[in-house]
Amino acid sequence: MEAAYKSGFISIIGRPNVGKSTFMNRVIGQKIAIMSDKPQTTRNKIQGVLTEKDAQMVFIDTPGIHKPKHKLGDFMVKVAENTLNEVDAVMFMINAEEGYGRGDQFILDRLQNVSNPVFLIINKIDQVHPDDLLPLIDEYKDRYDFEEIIPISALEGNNVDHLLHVLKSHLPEGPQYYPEDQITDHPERFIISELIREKALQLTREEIPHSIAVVIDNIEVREKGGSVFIQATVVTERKSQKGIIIGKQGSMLKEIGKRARQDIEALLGTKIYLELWVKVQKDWRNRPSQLTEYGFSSEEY
Ligand SMILES: Nc1nc2c(ncn2[C@@H]2O[C@H](COP(=O)(O)OP(=O)(O)OP(=O)(O)O)[C@@H](O)[C@H]2O)c(=O)[nH]1
Ligand SMILES: [Mg+2]
Repeated sequence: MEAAYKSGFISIIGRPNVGKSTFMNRVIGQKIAIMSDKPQTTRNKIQGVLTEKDAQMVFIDTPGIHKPKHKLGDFMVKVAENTLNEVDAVMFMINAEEGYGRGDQFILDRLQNVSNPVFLIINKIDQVHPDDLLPLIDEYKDRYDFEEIIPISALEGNNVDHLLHVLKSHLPEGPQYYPEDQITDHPERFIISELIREKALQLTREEIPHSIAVVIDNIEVREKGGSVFIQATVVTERKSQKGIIIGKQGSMLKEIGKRARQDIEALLGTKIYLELWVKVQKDWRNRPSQLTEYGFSSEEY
């Protein structure tokens, strides 16, 4: 008799910058969630679907849980917290370099009501000496009854296969939720806007990365050769930020466009033309109507 098909939803939660999106992209084998060294990179929950012969695992990458300073931050934290109630397992990811902190306790408190298995994932083990792992494990295991504690490197891939194996063994029997060729729940349009935001994020500093939104204005397939023409707008909060995004004689915007184009071409598998605009939308991160327009509506919790 064949073993029953297993499936389930697995939420990846943790403080900002611990490597949640890096992990998801690695297991899916394609970039569907953007990554950067700036905290609070991910703003929406993003599903990544891993389909195997005998199982389907739907990972939910979530925004890092932090102390919100504006309405966008409120949205991000609520999105992450609310996934806890709708999944079959939770991966609580921490950074091996950092160790236990107040932000983790805040998350552990939220995990108290979760009845499904919770796994502690210690990421970035490529950055620490193996001897440092034991004290770290001790620190966490006294604070919560984890199903298992698994150290990995999402960046280099260490122990990731083992983690997948363990997760699979804990999933319930269930249907294949998504067709096997589907890898995410978000449309290409969303991923394209995110790839542009990622480049702006990687190329800027301080408050600029956090004050940016990207809106796709138009996507059009031009008949000849099937190339795709994309128009998008980078939204900033202030005029000074707009100046920085444009750069000297447009140099910054040009660089953002050049890098984004490479990723978008890899995503779509076709040549693209990317036209970028920049506009100011004062204090958009605190304006409910703007937040809804940019895809951060309370219905998305
Ligand atoms: N050395 C090392 N770096 C890692 C590893 N995993 C992720 N990183 C780096 O950590 C940074 C943050 O990675 P992300 O995947 O964007 O982190 P995140 O948890 O999704 O962050 P938010 O979306 O802001 O919550 C990036 O610079 C990654 O390259 C790892 O296993 N080892
Ligand atoms: Mg992320």
